[in-house]
Amino acid sequence: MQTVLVTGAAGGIGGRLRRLLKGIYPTIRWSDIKTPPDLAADETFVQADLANMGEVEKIVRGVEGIVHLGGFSVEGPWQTILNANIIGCYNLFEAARRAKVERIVFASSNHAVGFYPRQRKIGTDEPVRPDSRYGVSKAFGEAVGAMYAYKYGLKVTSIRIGNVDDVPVDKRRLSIWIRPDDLVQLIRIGLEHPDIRCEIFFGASDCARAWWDNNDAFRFGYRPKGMAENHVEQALAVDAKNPLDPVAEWYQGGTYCSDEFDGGVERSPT
Ligand code: 15L
Repeated sequence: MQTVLVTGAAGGIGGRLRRLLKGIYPTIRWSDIKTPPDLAADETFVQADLANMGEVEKIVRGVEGIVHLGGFSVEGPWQTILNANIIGCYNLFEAARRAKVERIVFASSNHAVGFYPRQRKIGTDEPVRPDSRYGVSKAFGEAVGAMYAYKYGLKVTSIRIGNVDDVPVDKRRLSIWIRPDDLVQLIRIGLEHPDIRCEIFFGASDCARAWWDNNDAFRFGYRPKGMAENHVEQALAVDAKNPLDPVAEWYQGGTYCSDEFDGGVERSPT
């Protein structure tokens, strides 16, 4: 893997990856709709709006692998999600196919399955249960990825990212936290492992309270180093000060589930 494009360079995860991927691949092209304010002189950045196919075609040209973080990274109005995450994601995969890109790592999200209750442990073979328009767009991205993998032979890895941070910041994050270097490990598996075809991994570190069975990632050699339980006291102290509502407490997606919620938690399937 010589030349890699990373979209979403100006976002929170993009900013961390700009430090952590340095030196791993000989050429990295960074892209975003806006220029990162702290761009270094030795970083190659190309501005692009993912909703504009012509601009997407320019950024994918000549790369072997793509890490697709770009798009809107939280819940938002439908028009925003539609442009950035639905049209943008389709454009990225389609432009990559035309340019004969070999691999794509897609930043999916835990919110593609946020409406599973916390009392249930899920694997990647369960149907999606998006908890938001944002979650729907991530499920869409996984589906687009599967189509391009099985129809056109792109090697696609979707990582259902939990919460990327140096430490888990509250009780929910004790179950879904991923340390940035562990995310890099998963991204590198997607970009480099010879057996990748169409994979879904959960983007979590070693979380003793995990709601996810991440055996698919472990089979590919993923060995997370971050241990959530090392931070348990600080994380639980945050919830003690700011208790969540019962819907957010019940479901894996937390407040993404309780926002706009009108479903009746007691009737929900487990
Ligand atoms: C996500 O997918 C978001 O991008 C991030 O901002 C957090 O909200 C995270 O999920 C989470 O669930 O904590």
